[in-house]
Amino acid sequence: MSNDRWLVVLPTYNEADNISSVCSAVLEADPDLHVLVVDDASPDGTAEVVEQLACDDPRVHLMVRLNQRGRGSAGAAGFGWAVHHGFDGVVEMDADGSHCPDHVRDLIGQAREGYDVVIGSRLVAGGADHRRSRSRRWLTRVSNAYARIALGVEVRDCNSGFRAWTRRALQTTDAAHAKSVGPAIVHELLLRAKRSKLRIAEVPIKFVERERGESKLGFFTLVRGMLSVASLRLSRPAVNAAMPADSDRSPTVVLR
Ligand SMILES: Nc1nc2c(ncn2[C@@H]2O[C@H](COP(=O)(O)OP(=O)(O)O)[C@@H](O)[C@H]2O)c(=O)[nH]1
Ligand SMILES: [Mg+2]
Repeated sequence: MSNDRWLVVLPTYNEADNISSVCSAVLEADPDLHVLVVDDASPDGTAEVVEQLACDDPRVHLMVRLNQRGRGSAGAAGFGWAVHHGFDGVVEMDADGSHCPDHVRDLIGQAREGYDVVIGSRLVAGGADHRRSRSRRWLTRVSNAYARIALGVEVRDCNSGFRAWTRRALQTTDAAHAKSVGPAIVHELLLRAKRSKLRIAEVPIKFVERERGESKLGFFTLVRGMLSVASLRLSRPAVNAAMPADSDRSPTVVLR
């Protein structure tokens, strides 16, 4: 038994068809977990679905960002919210069904064993990438090899957006103030974690193809993200200090 409080952060853009089942599965996985959905005013009504879920369960929270778009900055906003609200750790994961909620406990379990950052990995023994597209699986392997070398880390799955962060790790890396707006945040924060000498672990996950809705990660976003990896290594280390409370850069509505 552990008394620490963990928050699962789910960034969403047009996930109205997925968000209910993902939220329910996360909440069922562990009765002590809370969920924060960070939605960028999705036109498909994702926030309205979550509002209803929040009415039925006090463990569901919703942040709607009115003037911002980005998987990365949405996650960062969730990190800031978690620290501000006193959570002991955060699991960030996709809300499209690709990241299986059953793995949340594995990630938190490793963090409780003493790791600061725990990465859900497709590329360690026991992990798997069940996407149908061979080209996407191939791209994952190649881009990971590149990211590993460019960042100088030993992590196998540098691209994974399924990660657990202890409160200490969030504060040490100042994760709420990551610069990357898009998916490149995974590399930026990994580098910050490495530079801060945090203990990083990987646990195997089975990554599955989303069944409903569409990927928002276009080819050019992917290429831009990969190009930014090399420049990250050359960047100056972020100065780490105690994290300021709320870090929002634009109007945000926190409904619950
Ligand atoms: N808040 C927010 N979430 C996003 C944005 N883009 C993608 N997401 C969410 O990030 C997760 C992964 O996005 P997805 O499009 O499936 O990317 P892929 O899995 O790499 O193809 C999903 O939960 C998306 O809804 C965005 O601009 N803002
Ligand atoms: Mg996806």
